Amino acid sequence: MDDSKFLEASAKHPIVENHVYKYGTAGFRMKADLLPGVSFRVGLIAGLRSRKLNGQAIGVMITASHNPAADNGVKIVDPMGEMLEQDWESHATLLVNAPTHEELLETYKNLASQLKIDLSSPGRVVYGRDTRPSGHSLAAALADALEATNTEYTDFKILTTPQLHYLTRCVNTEGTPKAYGEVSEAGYYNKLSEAFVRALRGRQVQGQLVVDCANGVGGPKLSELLKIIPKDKTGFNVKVANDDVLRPEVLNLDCGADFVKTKQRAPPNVKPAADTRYCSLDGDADRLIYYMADPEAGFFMLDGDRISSLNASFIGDLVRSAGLEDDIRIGVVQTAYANGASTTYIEKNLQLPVVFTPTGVKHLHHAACQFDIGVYFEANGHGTVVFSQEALRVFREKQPQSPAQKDALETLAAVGDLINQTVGDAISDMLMVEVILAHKGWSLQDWATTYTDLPNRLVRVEVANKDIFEATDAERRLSHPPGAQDEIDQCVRKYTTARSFARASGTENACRVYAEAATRHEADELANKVANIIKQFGS
Ligand code: G16
Repeated sequence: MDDSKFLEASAKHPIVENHVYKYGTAGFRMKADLLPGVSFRVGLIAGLRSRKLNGQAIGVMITASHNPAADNGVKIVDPMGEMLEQDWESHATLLVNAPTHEELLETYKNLASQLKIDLSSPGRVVYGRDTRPSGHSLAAALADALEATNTEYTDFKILTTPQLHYLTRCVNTEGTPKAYGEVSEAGYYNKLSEAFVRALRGRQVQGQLVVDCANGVGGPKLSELLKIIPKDKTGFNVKVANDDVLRPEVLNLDCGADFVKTKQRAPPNVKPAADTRYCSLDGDADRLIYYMADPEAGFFMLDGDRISSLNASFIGDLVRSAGLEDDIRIGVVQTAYANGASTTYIEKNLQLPVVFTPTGVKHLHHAACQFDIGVYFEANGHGTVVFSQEALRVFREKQPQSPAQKDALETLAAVGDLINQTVGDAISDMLMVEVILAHKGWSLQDWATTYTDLPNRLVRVEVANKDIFEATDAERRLSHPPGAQDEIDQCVRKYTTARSFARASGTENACRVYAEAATRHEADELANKVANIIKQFGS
């Protein structure tokens, strides 16, 4: 390796002095002007990781997803499209925080020797970015690191986050028995469209679906997909809303999945009408929330917990119809934000086990992979279904004993292709929801009656330093600062059936408070009381 080339490139992308960078829930995420040096250094770590894994391609996505337009972020994707292995998060944090260019070079070499990485072996990185204007220069900083370390790379330019995950897996499995798909954006659309038609099995999607794309990358990408989905065969009738990617400032502004979930209302410019389905994606199209205008309740939201239980119920039925209930273990993964009513429904009605992990799809994905079929969704709409290689093989190879078994096996195989198994993918999840509703002949009202949510409230609390808040027990309790959890406990005890927790966000400079109680009023009151405790301890 050429040290002077390394130092010269690094000097072009300094990090901001005295700022402590941390690999959070979804990589490094902050105001975009703090990030060029980080992006350069992420290029270094991605190259190292690729070399450690015998030259398999590592993905890098430049996005701040649901965050405001002024933010951006950089995160690393492992070869099969999963999130970066956790041990490497600390290597990334170490490298990114090296104070000078010389110390960066030294840390880079030390990491290579500690991890037994041959720096002259081939490395490969693929990357993409969302529509944020800052993405372009962050991608250039990343490319400079890859050039300086002789790492081969492909810039896939503007993509949704799940498309980058898909492409990373495709690159690494191309030409093998585990080939995941064609290595191109068009390959992604073809795979989804073909699997959508196959999974519908001749059924027609009823009515119209309005998709709010958060004025993010999901808008143009969904429009591309819609061009090739055959309307005559599927009946799929979609109206794309909030797809303005030319005015950066409107990204995630008063629209998108995060807005709908936290405000518990439709975007102001989307006025839900009866008999129409609505859904919102977030800024990089990895979260999905459905909603409708209910004749009695008014606005009604079907969030990640509902999408999870809908998937689990449908797939559970198919597995039984295929005669595989004794061979295939299905499980559901949730976080502390899951509505208690959804957990009870999955455990009691669907008779499926539920496992809890901390927030972050990286944790849920890992837990879901412990099952033959793992269904994981965060309440915020981020999630997917993962199938083991063995489960997929059985769907293809089991000899059906009846037409019903044949139908179930073929549907399961189609569903395995339709669902993006690398990471939560709003567009693929949306197609899956539409398939399930078409199979069940359900409207959103029918779906909504499966269980009744416990009233809940999610509040964002700005504090001086969110990092003093440390959580434990799958983030359901605070271990630090001392005394904070005791106060929360005292507060919760005043209500008959209630729970509440607080944790530091890993993507925003804030804490989040969640409360659930017997009535809407109590949930709001409890959330506000706990938010005040957090404000006091955080001031
Ligand atoms: C990211 C993660 C999600 C997480 C969300 C909020 O989503 O991928 O798993 O739920 O952040 O995390 P936190 O509460 O720690 O801020 P996205 O859509 O922003 O990439």
